[in-house]
Amino acid sequence: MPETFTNATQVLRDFKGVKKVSVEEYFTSGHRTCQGCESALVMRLMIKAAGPRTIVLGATGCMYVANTTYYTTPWVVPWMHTQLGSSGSAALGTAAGLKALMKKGRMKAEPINVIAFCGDGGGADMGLGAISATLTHKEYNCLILLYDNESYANTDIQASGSTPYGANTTFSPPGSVKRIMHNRWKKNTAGMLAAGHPECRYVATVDASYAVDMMNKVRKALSIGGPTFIHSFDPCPKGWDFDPMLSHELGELAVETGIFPLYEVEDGVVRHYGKTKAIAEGRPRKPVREYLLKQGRFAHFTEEDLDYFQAKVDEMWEKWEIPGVIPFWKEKRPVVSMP
Ligand SMILES: Cc1ncc(C[n+]2csc(CCOP(=O)(O)OP(=O)(O)O)c2C)c(N)n1
Ligand code: SF4
Ligand SMILES: [Mg+2]
Repeated sequence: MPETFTNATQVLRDFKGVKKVSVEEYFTSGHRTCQGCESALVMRLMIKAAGPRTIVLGATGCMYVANTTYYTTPWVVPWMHTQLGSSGSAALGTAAGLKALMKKGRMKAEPINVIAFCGDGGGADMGLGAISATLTHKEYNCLILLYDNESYANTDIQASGSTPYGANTTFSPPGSVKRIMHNRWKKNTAGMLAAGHPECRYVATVDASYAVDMMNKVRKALSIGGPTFIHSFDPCPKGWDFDPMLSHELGELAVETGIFPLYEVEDGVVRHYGKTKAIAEGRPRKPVREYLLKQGRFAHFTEEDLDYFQAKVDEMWEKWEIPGVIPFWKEKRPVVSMP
């Protein structure tokens, strides 16, 4: 084995403020995402944070289809498509392949980032098992980034396990007889993966409305080594039915209302950060209606529906053992009935 191989990761230090962010772009023009698509911004920031010595793997979904249309691509770094449910396997296989080639001296031994992204359908639902398996293989360095636009968007906005309660999707259109067709509460993917994989060194949630924070979480995940996971919250103008100019504002409101908490779990230690930290320390949350009523997918909500949604978010902050992160209760849990 060549002595030069160490399995080291790149050391990517925090960008200290927006003026220190790299001006190089590795996800450029040539894609066909919708106007105001936050997931496209996530791709751009993710690779800006990771830098040029990175391989990106992308599961089927909007960020595959709209980004690789017939001989065009905005990716400047090496990029490969992988099957809808296999971001975990693709990340692990690529990291293992690189490691084997470097160990055998078949390629230069140097730290190369491996990032596999997936949507909520591909990651929180279909590919969850493969992601889970990958997070147990601590000898391989790879990051899985789940971009959550809260539906199977690419195939026309079907409900996923990540779709919020009550949302209008093509699988759950509200009707005059039954108003709420999607009555499942959103899956807690990041909390589940953090709690269930004690040897995974880093799990974080991010939101591109807080872009520098988001990039620094990507840099930390890649530097820390082993398999890591990031869950990104991505407003989707088409699927959520809002004016594209509101993407950034909705990203902020999701955090300010407490609906999407920003936190990281590093070597088992939980840290809330940004506005979420202030909320965890007692700052009042904005009412969820300020977020929900800006989106057409909740236009059918009555006061009763808004109250139910608010009560469920209040529980996250007032009743959970680790507020906003893990849904284990401090006391015996009463049942909140749906409208
Ligand atoms: C195994 C498999 N089943 C179904 C499809 C069809 N399909 C392509 S993209 C997609 C939606 C994926 O949703 P998500 O992962 O959330 O990504 P998004 O489209 O929202 O970006 C589906 C169902 C597929 N490509 N492969
Ligand atoms: S449907 Fe949503 S996620 Fe897909 S390209 Fe359009 S805005 Fe982006
Ligand atoms: Mg999706």
